[in-house]
Amino acid sequence: MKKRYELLDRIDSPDDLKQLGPDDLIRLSAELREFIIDIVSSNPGHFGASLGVVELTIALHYVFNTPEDRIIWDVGHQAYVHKILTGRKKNFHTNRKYKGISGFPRPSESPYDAFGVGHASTSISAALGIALASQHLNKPDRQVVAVIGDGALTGGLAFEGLNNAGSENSNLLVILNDNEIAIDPNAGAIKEYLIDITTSKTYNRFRKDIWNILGALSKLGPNAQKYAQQIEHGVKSMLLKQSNLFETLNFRYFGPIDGHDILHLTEILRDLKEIQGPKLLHVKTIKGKGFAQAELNQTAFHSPGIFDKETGKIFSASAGEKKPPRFQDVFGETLLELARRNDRIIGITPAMPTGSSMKIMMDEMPERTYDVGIAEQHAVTFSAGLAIEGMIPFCNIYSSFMQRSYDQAVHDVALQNLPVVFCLDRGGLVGDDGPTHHGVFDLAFMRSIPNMIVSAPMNEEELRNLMYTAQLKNHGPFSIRYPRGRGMMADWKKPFREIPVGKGRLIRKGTDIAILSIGTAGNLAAEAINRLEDSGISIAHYDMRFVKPLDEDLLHKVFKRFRQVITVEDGSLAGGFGSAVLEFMADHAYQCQVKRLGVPDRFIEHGTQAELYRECGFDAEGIVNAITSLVKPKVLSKAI
Ligand SMILES: Cc1ncc(C[n+]2csc(CCOP(=O)(O)OP(=O)(O)O)c2C)c(N)n1
Repeated sequence: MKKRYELLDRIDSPDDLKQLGPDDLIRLSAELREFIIDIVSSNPGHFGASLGVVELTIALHYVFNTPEDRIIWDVGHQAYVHKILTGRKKNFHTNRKYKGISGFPRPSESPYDAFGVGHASTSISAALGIALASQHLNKPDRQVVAVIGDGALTGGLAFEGLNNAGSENSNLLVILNDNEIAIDPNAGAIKEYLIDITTSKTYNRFRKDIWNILGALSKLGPNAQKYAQQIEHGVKSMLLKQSNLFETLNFRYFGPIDGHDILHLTEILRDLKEIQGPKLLHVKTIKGKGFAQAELNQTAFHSPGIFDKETGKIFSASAGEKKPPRFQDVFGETLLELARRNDRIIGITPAMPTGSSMKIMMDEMPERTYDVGIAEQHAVTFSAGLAIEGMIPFCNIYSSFMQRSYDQAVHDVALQNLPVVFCLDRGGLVGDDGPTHHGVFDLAFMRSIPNMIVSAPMNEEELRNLMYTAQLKNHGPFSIRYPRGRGMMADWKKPFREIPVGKGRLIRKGTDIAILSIGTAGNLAAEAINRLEDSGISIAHYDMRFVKPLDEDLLHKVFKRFRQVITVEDGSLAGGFGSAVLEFMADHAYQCQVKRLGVPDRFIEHGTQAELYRECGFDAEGIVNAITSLVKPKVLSKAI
């Protein structure tokens, strides 16, 4: 039976919310937490971050006039309360499901989603653009709010936005949601700075005095309020300009305040609406607030999967049966093994120690691993610096976040032919995170960079051996991309074997048609071939391993022997592996029918990986169809 919520059941929009009295807001916060716990425990998604901003989100929609006023969420993984309050409560159970609502804000989904997000540190730049556009459009009263976490603030883009905003007189409010954690404990000096500013007694006494004067004067009317603001600004800028980072950047800094005190929050947001110019409100929150296990184990409850809402026990996907490992764990364990043998190896992760499993090495060798914050650009140039002095950096970046570091890969690494090993995790369609996180462009964008080796293992053992090969000698830049999720091999920890760079391998002999695959999409091809076992079609299968350098000897043989070729990749068809094969064919004037399977030239939404492979036509069935459309089955079996 559907659970009843006394207040939440009445709310489908911020207008409904505004009908509540301030005292109801506390009860509504509790109901929202219960609603989220109820749904996210059985339909997995991001969890702790939304619980931490329940009060903040309610306060924002209570005080501001959304959607006319704009709220821009950074990353957007914390926007579940926002979604529920802005008309998506009834659909919330479809969150991240195929054809359901997105796990991130999307303007195409709702007018309340002011800006599309998924990657970190964009909110301030976007909000500044929106604020200045509002001035150009003669909407001076519009309020624009960016909500950014302390983790996302470690990204350089956030500082580029602050720097620019500080010199523009826009009506911009940045809310710093400081919960002292990213996915893993936040990294870098900013973290210390935020703790200092929160705990500094002198600073806080001063701030309180100013706030009290401001409060007292504001009761005397608008002129007194303006006067108070001027005093406050004058005194503050005199005393704080030197000591407060945000004030130095021309922001007026307010806080830190308790982000779970909803009444105080609404009061302060009301006051801030009246203050012109760029301002920053520092809010302290607890990630996972209201769910004990999530507060205790914030990293695991960032995105926990299915869990027991009573006990907080996370049901790990591998519970019970022995499953093949996740690719990230093969990476993590192999890196540690290699680092034990080769003391030049250094591990670098931009804020994803747990997600990438670099934590395995970090725990044993903290001095040889660096979590550099959510700073992919820096991670790559930092790796280049390590490499130029003779270290062998293994720089692990999720494929879609690597898009940020393209120039660094070109200019800082490849141009100097430095031996940075790029381990690109979450390559291909990642599933329920959707288009912001699909890692589908890397094969195409990496292969256009001179000197770059571009590889993608078909299984765990190959991943291990590619990592081993990459550190054996100086190959220049070497990228290894692998997908989200589990592989096929329970028994993957075999002795290391060097893989000849630029050499593919024959998986299966055949005479009628050749399939050339790259990466784990090769397993879908192998499954398709198995399904066609009794069809009478003789199918050759090659795992190319490298998009660059391409195995030209192998391709010459294939194009001499076969008139029909299918390429399969979990990546963009535009410019990807299949394109490379076509270029080879044209360059050598082979005439052959080539069918390319992969991700078409459009953004693919969220869903399970299997659903998305099917949509793109390179699941096993899609590959079977492609084969049978090119070669007529000689014996039709019921397997087809
Ligand atoms: C460019 C980029 N790199 C990495 C990530 C992965 N990521 C998602 S949320 C997150 C942590 C964000 O921390 P914070 O901003 O403090 O928000 P919180 O989850 O603590 O509320 C990271 C690293 C991302 N979304 N975008």
